[in-house]
Amino acid sequence: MSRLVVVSNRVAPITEGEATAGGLAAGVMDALRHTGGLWFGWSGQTVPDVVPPESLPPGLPPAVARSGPVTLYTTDLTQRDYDDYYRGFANGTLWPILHHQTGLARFDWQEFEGYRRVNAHFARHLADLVAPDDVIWAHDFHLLCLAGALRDLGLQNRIGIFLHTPFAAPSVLMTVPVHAELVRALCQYDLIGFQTEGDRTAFADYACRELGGTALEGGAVSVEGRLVRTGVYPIGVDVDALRAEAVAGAGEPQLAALRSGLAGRALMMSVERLDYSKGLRQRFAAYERFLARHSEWHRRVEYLQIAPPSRTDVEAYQAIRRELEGEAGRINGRFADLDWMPLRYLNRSFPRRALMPLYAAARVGLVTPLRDGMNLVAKEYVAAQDPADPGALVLSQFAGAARELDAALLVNPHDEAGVAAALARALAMPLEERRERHAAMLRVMRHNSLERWRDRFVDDLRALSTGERGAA
Ligand code: GDG
Repeated sequence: MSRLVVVSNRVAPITEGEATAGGLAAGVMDALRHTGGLWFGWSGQTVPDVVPPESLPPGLPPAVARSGPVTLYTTDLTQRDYDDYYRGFANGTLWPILHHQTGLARFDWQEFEGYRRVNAHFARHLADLVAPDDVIWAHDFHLLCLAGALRDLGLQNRIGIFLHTPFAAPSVLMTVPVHAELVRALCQYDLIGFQTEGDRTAFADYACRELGGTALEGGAVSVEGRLVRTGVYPIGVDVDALRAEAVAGAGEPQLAALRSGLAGRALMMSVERLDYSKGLRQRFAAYERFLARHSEWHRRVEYLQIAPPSRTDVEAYQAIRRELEGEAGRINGRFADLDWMPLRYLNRSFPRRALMPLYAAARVGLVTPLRDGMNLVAKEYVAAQDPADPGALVLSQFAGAARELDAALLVNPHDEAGVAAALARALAMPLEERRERHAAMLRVMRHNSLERWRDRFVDDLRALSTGERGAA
């Protein structure tokens, strides 16, 4: 079988059996172990700009680790690369645009050049590493221009990309001055995977309307003489492993401390990277409204928000952090009493093995992003629950996960009153209803597992024969 080569912005530092890896890293690593293969990405280190990346010495980057049949390769970036590509175009332009936050997006030609430069830099290293028969699987919005850069170097391999984020509506994408160039670059891939049908359609609509493409049978799109396959591959979680982690951690002292602090109060819980797309500001406002409207829940409920800081050197992230700190203090100031703190806002990360038992202890899981490719937290929350007495999930209709988890209480995160009402409903939900909704969600999640996500994408990419690729 042809070898699998995975490329992502970062290479996850995981070893076999390690419980800290997220769903994506674990799924990718499993896929690689299956066939043997290679994972390439940025080391996370920056080096001074003394040597321009164009003149880096040729040859292989160092192999940093080997785990069974998997080899991990990394490359460093210069400070300038990091600023232009990662902090600049990827996180300052693409991320907000893909999440429809045009007001938070900036555009800078130099940063876009840096983005293309780093994609080309990745391509040069990869070209030295791959064999003609290897299949290359790139991940996410950092690498939209990678296939084009590899083609420029003459590589004819099967190359696919899975977009973890949503794809922007054409009218929103077009606010980026280089929108056509980006989508043309994307069309150099043989297969593009999306989380939902809505994302796939947004891409096809753009390609047809703006680039004169034609949508063909089976999700293929013909664009400017190239045939690109597209597909929907909703990412999943390993349900049994997550539930096992939740059970294994049930006796942890940390959990006992939380329980004793709760003193019988119901726990509502959210976890996410501190990111403006996750709807934290709107969620805090909805919780405040819930507290104002439902005094019967005072002292009987506590909302735990875990939000580890992320992308801290991007200004929009510093702003949302400042704002949430103020809001958390204000809400507690308004409602807290000597014996009750309604909101616990923790700006730090927790080890994965601590997270699952927390999910299991929460009567309500609150996942209300403004827009999200999938949202794994929603799936993790459901997986961690005790099926005999599960908690209720309040989920944004704008998370990709809502397409599958329609047995959750679906809300519009912009509707404060609607979210507040859903919180009250979730807290009071009878056992029978909780069980039914949980069983329905679990059924879908077992079907759309992490394994299925990975196998379907890799199988579809492998199945492309040379004859049917490229020219339309
Ligand atoms: C992108 C897309 C898509 C969070 N806090 C802690 C922690 N986490 C873990 C969660 C979950 C992961 O991080 C976050 O995944 P999400 O899916 O919720 O969100 P993004 O980071 O935005 O991921 C998203 C995903 O890619 C996969 O395709 O679903 O839509 O935006 O696994 O549990 N983990 C630990 N401590 C924390 O404090 N250990």
